[in-house]
Amino acid sequence: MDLDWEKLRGATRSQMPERRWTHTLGVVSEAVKLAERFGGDRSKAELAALLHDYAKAWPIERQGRAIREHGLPADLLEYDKELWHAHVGAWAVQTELGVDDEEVLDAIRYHTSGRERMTLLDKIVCLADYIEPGRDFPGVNKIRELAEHSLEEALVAGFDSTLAFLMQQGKRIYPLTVIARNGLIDEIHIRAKSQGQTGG
Ligand code: DGI
Ligand code: FE
Ligand code: FE
Repeated sequence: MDLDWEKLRGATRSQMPERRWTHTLGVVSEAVKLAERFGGDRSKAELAALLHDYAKAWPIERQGRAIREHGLPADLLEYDKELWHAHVGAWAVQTELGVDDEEVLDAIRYHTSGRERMTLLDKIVCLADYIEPGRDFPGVNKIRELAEHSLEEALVAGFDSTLAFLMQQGKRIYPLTVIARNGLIDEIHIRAKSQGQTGG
């Protein structure tokens, strides 16, 4: 796909207020760093990060309508509205901007909830969203430290902070986040075992 980065930047910038754009640029810079550190595709990481919150600032009625009218997962409607923008954003950048890279669309689609068997690109975008330079929440520095050596350990810590927050607020938990966390823990254990066997 031939990308007009200036057009994509302008279109994304125009969807959101200044502070969300600043966050977006932070996620782009963090995603590029993570891609370089962990061997991901730099330009896909940059594209998915740029577009990840495309629909975040849309009025919630517009997000709900997109879910209902365009066959996006209807179960989202039963959970926190903060989850909606990820699926709506993936649909919007595909239909409005012509983004057709399925890996990039999936990384946008699952950047909030995570999913079973997260790809390297999914992990990079989801983690960059947690640790971009503008983020400040309890535990963020620990997640930044873990991100120096393990995408999976850092992401588990990220999901833990979100789950603790949701529980504290008495909110429902989207089951895919629990499934994503279980998958990451399995990956961590499998890697520890194989490193134990090779002594490395
Ligand atoms: O869009 P951002 O604010 O940059 O970040 P995000 O897309 O990760 O959204 C995070 C919000 O989603 C956070 O306030 C918690 C909320 N949320 C609500 N229910 C769930 C959830 N996040 C996850 N991972 N799982 C949920 O079930
Ligand atoms: Fe988001
Ligand atoms: Fe974000």
